[in-house]
Amino acid sequence: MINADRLWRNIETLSTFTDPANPWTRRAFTPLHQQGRRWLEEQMELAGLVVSMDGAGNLIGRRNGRKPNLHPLVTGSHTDTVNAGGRFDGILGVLAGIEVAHSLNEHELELDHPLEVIDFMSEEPSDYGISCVGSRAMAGKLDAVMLSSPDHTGETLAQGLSRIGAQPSTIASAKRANKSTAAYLELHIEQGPVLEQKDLPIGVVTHIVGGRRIAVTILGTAGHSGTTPMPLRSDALVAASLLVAGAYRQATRLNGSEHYVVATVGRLLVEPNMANAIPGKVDLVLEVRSDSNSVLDSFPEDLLSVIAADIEPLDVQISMKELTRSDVTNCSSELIQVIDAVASELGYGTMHLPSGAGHDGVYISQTGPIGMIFVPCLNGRSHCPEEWAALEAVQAGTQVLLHSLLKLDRTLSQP
Ligand code: HGY
Ligand code: MN
Ligand code: MN
Repeated sequence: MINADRLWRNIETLSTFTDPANPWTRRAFTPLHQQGRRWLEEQMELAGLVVSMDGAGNLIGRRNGRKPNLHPLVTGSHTDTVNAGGRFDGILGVLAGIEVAHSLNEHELELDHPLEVIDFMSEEPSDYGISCVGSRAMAGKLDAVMLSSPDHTGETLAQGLSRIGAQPSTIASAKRANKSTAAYLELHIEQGPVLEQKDLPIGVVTHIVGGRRIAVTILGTAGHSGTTPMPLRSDALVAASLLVAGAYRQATRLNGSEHYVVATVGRLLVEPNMANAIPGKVDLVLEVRSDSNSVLDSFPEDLLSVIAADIEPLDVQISMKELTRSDVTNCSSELIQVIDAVASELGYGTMHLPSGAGHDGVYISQTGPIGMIFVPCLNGRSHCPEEWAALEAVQAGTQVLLHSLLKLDRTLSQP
């Protein structure tokens, strides 16, 4: 029922809105992201969707249903990328939603529920340090501290939102009440190796692991690298390296049959960052993810106590500030059953699996039941230019999305 060629052409076209020297990069709040959104608005309108933007910068395409008093069925994802990211993470979910709207029109199918296709604002960690900006606002969890978070130029998230045409002063109006979403269903690449290894076309997500991002600042003493004797140094980067290696070891030790635990330091800035100067300051972001909220609660604090003896002689000051925290989020068992049934009816093999990646559904779950459909990606890789999904996978996932929404429309509107 879907037009896979049209969908594939749209994926290819959206990927052209990238930094040509650093594919594929379309960071939120940048002119490239804005240009991509102008194109996206046109695609939404071509699919018969009425387009609007809420106070948090979410781009919303809406299709009315026969029963306007019903809460909407919502699908979508994000079109912002990480630096040097891929062409499918998030992008597939938004464009598949637009393809669903086209298919409904072309087959003259009316839904009882309104349908919304949403491109959420800044799902990836923004330069202000905050991720899931738009969906967090919909859950009423984009607070004043987050809105005042600065990027490296000093611009705050609120100023960034104003710059892209959102209205931070009306952020509260973006909040959606609990039970105001009939169902949220997102199509996404798995971003891991499991479906490919098992040669399965469809993954049905059971839960999204929780995550914590902590900004860590380490203050030592800058100095001349040639004249400062080793015992007199207070080298911030040596301390940072102990923390990075310690996080790796601690997560490796904790990860296992009982819990899923991963920890990463993917962002680290050194000052003065000169070959002949002792690093006086390091800013880094420690990220830990787990299906255990108690591991999330204690990981950074446990890490500091484990490395304390090795850090002590370095005479540095370490401070930590929590940037974001999301708890483990369960997908709706009803939506899981619908996706299972639809995939089986369409002849696609499935498996249930957790999502190690975070998604906007974590926040949209505050407004209604959520479900996620995964499709395999090449070598399980994502957040890198090698990220890739086959046309067959894109087609299968979008078919399952379309028919799952049709089934939900029927079952949820029955009294
Ligand atoms: O970081 C994540 O898990 C998601 O890809 N933004
Ligand atoms: Mn991502
Ligand atoms: Mn994503």
